[in-house]
Amino acid sequence: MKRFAYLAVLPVLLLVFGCGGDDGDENGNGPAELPKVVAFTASAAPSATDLGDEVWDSASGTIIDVPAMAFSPPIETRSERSTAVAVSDQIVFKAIVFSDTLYVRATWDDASHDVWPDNYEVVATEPSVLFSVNPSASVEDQFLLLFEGQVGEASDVMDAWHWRALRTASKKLAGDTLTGFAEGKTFDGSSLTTDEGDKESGIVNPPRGAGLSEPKYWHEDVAEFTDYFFYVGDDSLNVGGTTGWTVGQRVPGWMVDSSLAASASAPYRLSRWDVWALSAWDDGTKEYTVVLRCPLNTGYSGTDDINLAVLDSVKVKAAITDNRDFVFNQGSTSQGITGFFWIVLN
Ligand SMILES: [Ca+2]
Ligand SMILES: [Ca+2]
Ligand SMILES: [Ca+2]
Repeated sequence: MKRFAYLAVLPVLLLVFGCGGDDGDENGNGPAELPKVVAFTASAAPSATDLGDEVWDSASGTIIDVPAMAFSPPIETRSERSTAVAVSDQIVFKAIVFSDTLYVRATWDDASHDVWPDNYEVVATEPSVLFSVNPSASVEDQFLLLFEGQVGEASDVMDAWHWRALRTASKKLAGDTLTGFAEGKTFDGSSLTTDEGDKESGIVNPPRGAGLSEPKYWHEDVAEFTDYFFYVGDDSLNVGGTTGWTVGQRVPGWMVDSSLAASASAPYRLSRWDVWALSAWDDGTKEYTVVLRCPLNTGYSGTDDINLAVLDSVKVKAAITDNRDFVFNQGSTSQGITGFFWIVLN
C-alpha cells in the first residue's frame, strides 16, 4: 500500500504505517506518538445553530501543527515553506461524540473571508453598466478532513469531508438552522471523488447571453445588495436592475440551492451530503470556526464512507487552503496539510 504518512517533526521524518485505526494509545512504529484529539462524550447534542455552545467548553482542544504544503512525498517541511505562505500554521481541534454522531470542530486563522468565486464586478457605469468576470481570480477558502481506514471495498483510499466557504457552507444553504455541509468524498491519494449523489449545492450564475459578461441573475436591490451568493429559486432574482451601481460593486458568481436540506430526507441527499456544517468567519479575530457533524455510521460504509461506529479511534489528517483549490500532486503556498493525528472516539 502507498498510504504512508510523513510527519514532519523538526528535522526528523517519521514514517508511520497507516492501517487499522483502533489502537489510539500507541502506534508502535516509531518514537513519537501522534497527537490526539479526545472526543468528549456529551449528554446532549451540541447546538445546530450556535458555534459558541458551551458544551464545547467541556471538550479539550488539541493544537495540530500545519507543517506541510504537499499531500504526498516528497513532503515539504515548514522550514521550506515560502515566507509568503498564506495559511495558518496550526489548527485547533475539538471533538464531541453524542449518541451515534461525531462532531469535529476546527478553528484556524485566515486573514481573508474568500467567498467570491466567479463574481462579476462593475468596471464602468457610463454610458452603460459594464462588468468584468472574476477579476481577482478568486476561488474560496477550504477545509479537508481525511480519515484513514476501510472505505467500502477499498483500503487504499481515505474518506474525506470537504468544506468550502461558499459552495458548501453558505449561510442558510441548509435552511435557517444550519449553515450548510461538508461534501462527502473519497481521496485516492491524487484526487477527490464525490460520494454517491448528484445534487449540487452551488450553481454558477451564468452570463446573460453569449459573449456577454453581464450576469444573468442579480438582486432587485442592486446597489444595496452586498451578500456573496443568491438562492436558487429566490423571487428577487432575475430582475435585471441596471441603475444605482458604482464601480467596484460585485454580483455573486454562484447561487446556492437551499432545497438540498429543505427537502431534508437523507435519500434525497444521499451519501454526498451526509456531513453537516456550522461555520463562521470572525471579522475581528480573522478566524474560521467550523463544526462538522456526521453519523458515526452513515449507512454507506459498504461503498464510500468509513464506519466510525466500530472504531475506538481513527487516524486523520486535515488540510486548509487560502482562496485556492487543493493541489494534490505538488506543493502550494496557499495550502497546508497536517501530519496524521488521532481522533479518539471513546
Ligand atoms: Ca482566506
Ligand atoms: Ca458519505
Ligand atoms: Ca465518503
